[in-house]
Amino acid sequence: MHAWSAPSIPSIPGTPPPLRIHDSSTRELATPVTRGQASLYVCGITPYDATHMGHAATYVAFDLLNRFWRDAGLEVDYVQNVTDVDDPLLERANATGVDWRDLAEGQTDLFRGDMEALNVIPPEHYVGAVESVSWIVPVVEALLDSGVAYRVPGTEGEPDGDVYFDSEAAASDVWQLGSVSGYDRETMAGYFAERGGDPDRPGKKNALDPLLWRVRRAGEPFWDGACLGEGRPGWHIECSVIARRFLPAPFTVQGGGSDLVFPHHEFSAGHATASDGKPLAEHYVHTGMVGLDGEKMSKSLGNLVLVSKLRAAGEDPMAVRAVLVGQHYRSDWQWTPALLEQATARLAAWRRQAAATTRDRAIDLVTQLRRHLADDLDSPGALAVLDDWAGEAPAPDRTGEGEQLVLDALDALLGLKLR
Ligand code: 5CA
Ligand code: ZN
Repeated sequence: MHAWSAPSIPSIPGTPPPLRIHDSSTRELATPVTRGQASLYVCGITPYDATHMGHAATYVAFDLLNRFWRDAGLEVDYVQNVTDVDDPLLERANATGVDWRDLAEGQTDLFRGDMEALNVIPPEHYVGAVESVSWIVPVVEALLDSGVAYRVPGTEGEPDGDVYFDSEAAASDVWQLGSVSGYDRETMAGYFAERGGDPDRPGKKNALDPLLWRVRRAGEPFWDGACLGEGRPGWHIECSVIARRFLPAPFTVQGGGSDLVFPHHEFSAGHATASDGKPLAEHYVHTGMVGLDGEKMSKSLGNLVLVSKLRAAGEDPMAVRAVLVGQHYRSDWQWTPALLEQATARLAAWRRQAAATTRDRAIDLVTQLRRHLADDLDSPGALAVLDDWAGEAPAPDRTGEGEQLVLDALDALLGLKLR
């Protein structure tokens, strides 16, 4: 499917220091090895209730990474999926009497518009689950053939033939349960049940084994599954196969919100390794959860602040972006309207000061911004540098070069377009 329009990105003089970023699989800072090229997969939306502030924060966080790498002169290969068929989407479509395809299409369009307004660089490959089914089927067939997947017999109410991943049989030196999440069994069991897993399904070998292929059910969409029979893919195999199809094995960074650490990223990685013996990604990077009034902002709770609603109410999308980059990507934080007011005031102060800055001061500022971003994408630190600078006595520069450089740097590094 198509992504959204790419923004113009100014280039600025100089180069940033090497990036250090927190890898949640090791719980340590890592220095990704990139050699002129970096590859990024970020888990995309399940298209309903898009784009809430939690989604926006996650995609803006990885946009900072993308921008950092580009500023360092790297070519960035970026892939994002759209989970355009899955249980929660079908449930919402049924509950509201909308065709699931129309729901997905409408919400994906809304998301594209929001990403464009937030000045997020689009992925090179924007790929739907539906368009990936024919790539997924042979991978699941091969997992069955090699003995790391199995069919579960039917029971009352469930048909014969759903395919599950055998997490014990698939364990190797490269991947075993816990490699990506580092969680203990109890923690895994809790999240598995909470986040779309079915620990109590009779006939599974291990309660945590995830679904690879769900055979056709009455009233549900289905596709030709060759030897698997008609049905539809499980969730983790979708991202695993899309990432493998478009990116190197392993690719540089697998990204998403911290709610995807387990089971989603654990098993996306497990499926890939079981298929070809290689790790899915070199590093795993996860964003904190955005909340509202003390709870995680989520579609299931319905406590949502939508980017499109703020835009419709006339809020400046750059002020929304300034709120997002004002938080550290790994922190959990709460959205409040006061944050938007503060961000609007900050943008005005930076705009004013940009017009009263020398080129030398601007160059110094760029160095400081890059230094903060190189330190685990410390965007709040970068914004604090801007606040300090905005408090300095004006030093107008008749050539306008200082102003141009500051505006270019805010755009290139932070994605904040100030004019
Ligand atoms: N389609 C799957 C990923 S393959 C999915 O999780 N979709 S989603 O629509 O629920 O979420 C889209 C992205 O936003 C994911 O990376 C998710 O981790 C992130 N996300 C969801 N809620 C929040 C939140 N409250 N705060 C921060 N990020 C969030
Ligand atoms: Zn995913």
